[in-house]
Amino acid sequence: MKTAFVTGASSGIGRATAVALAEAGFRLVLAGRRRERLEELAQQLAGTPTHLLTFDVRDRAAVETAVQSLPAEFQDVDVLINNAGNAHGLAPIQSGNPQDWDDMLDGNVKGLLYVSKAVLPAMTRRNVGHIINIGSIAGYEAYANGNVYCASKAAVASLTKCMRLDLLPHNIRVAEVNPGAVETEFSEVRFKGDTERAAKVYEGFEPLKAEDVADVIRFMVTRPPHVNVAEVLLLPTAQGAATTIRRS
Ligand code: NDP
Ligand code: 8X3
Repeated sequence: MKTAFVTGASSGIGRATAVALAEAGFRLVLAGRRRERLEELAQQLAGTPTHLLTFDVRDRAAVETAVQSLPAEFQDVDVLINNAGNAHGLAPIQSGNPQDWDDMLDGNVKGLLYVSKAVLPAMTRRNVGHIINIGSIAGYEAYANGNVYCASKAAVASLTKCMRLDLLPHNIRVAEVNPGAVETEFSEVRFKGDTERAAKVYEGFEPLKAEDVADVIRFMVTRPPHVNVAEVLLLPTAQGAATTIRRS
């Protein structure tokens, strides 16, 4: 049985990915800050061996301690899904909140690095591994007020390509999934709990579901070992570009 490590498994894309990988026969390490959400998910996945890790990806020491605490049967991670992350705020650069900037750069970029660094020895030691970073259409495009979120996802795109090169000698696949609009808690977090404003983001068209992204991830991790689906841009049919959406 292979082991998959999913960050941000307490909600949205990460949660749906955990369900999909359980169906595909993986043993799962599920990470997030909200312990009760992870416990509820583990209960739903009864029959799949799961291990829960509660840490903030921005806290390097906490990441290292958590990964080092893995029981023996969960240590040989085969698949890492670097999914944890969020947007915080949507404001012009001149009125942006530096705390939001820190949260996005520390979570989306440095958090991905910390988790990768902690998990990689299990892969490089065995010359086996598959890392999927969750980027965004925001990494391809600049859109008004997206500034630091777009930059954080552009950094994920660049890191993905560089990690693929660096890890080539170790036979480790590194790939990126870049979704467009997916209806999750993403906009609620971006708008700091303003559910009305969050709902408007998805009004008048059919956004992706977290399960749509999870389907693609399941496809990628079940390809034969010589196949790396290196980059995917996954959009709702109604979305032409980051802020170009056909609404009814
Ligand atoms: P959700 O808000 O539903 O999920 C975000 C997940 O990330 C949660 O499980 C949250 O867990 C975890 N997380 C966030 N910050 C931290 C942190 N500092 N430490 C540990 N865990 C953290 O949003 P999505 O599922 O939509 O987002 C998942 C990924 O997909 C993100 O990287 C996002 O940027 C990306 N994405 C989303 C799109 C969308 O339209 N929804 C489109 C393109 C990309 P907890 O709060 O329990 O810690
Ligand atoms: C989330 C999608 O368009 O809000 O990454 O940036 S978008």
